[in-house]
Amino acid sequence: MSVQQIYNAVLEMDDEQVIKVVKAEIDNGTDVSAILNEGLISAMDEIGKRFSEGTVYVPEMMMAAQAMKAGVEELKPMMKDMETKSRGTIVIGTVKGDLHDIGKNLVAMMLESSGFNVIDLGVDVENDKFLEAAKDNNADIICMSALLTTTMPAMEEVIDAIKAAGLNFMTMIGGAPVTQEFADEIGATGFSEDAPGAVEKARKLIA
Ligand code: B12
Repeated sequence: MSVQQIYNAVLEMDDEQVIKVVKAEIDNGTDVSAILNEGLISAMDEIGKRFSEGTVYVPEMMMAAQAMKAGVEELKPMMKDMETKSRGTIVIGTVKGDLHDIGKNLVAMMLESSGFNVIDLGVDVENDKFLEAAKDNNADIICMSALLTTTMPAMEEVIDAIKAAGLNFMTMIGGAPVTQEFADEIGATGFSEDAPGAVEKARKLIA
């Protein structure tokens, strides 16, 4: 067993194999951060690259993210000591009135697997809840997803509420109808049209 096999198992989208090889590596005494970074995260980075190139599509990306998540679950008990190494804290949710969560979950999973501390508020999230959660968790970025043109305005309301309260949380928005233009218009700090791009953007914003 080796970290390379973990990497391969994620690329093969094989949850059971991921769990098996992660457990074997833990038993072998392999460093948890090597399993995470060289095995699980680098495989997801590769999937992200393939997605951007158009050689992998959403279903495969979700299955790979699921396989990776299964591996992360095995590591979680050992990851407590690593929390200080988190790349930053992100509060994420689908805005009020909107129940679409497939893309949001994908973004959350990829952020989590890339080392961010992610607080997922779910769907139909009231504006105040984003602010409260960000304050309670001392978040760096509030991420909002919207799939309906009728729910997009909630993103602007949250951004306005952040400003009105004199807070300086960064914001990142996305979802099928959302564009860079819209993000600029409402004053969002960041935008990405897909999950790998969201990870890249979050890394840049927090760096
Ligand atoms: C699946 C789906 C549903 C499912 C949702 C299941 C679920 N658990 O999410 C169900 C059946 C419940 C549903 C319901 C409705 N839906 Co619907 N739905 C879709 C559909 C087919 C796919 C959406 C999806 O999951 N895509 C796959 C994911 C991976 O893509 P994504 O969400 O865009 O996410 C990616 C990026 O956008 C980005 N991203 C997403 N979020 C974020 C956040 C951040 C911060 C960042 C940086 C990036 C980012 O990264 C993701 C991964 O790469 C779309 C059509 C479409 N092609 O978009 C319609 C669609 C969004 N739905 C639509 C409609 C109208 C509805 C309903 C109103 C239908 C009805 N009359 O009841 C209801 C609304 C319910 C509600 N209140 O929300 C319309 C919206 C039209 C519009 N312009 O507003 C669409 C476009 C269909 C259409 N062509 O008419 N829907």
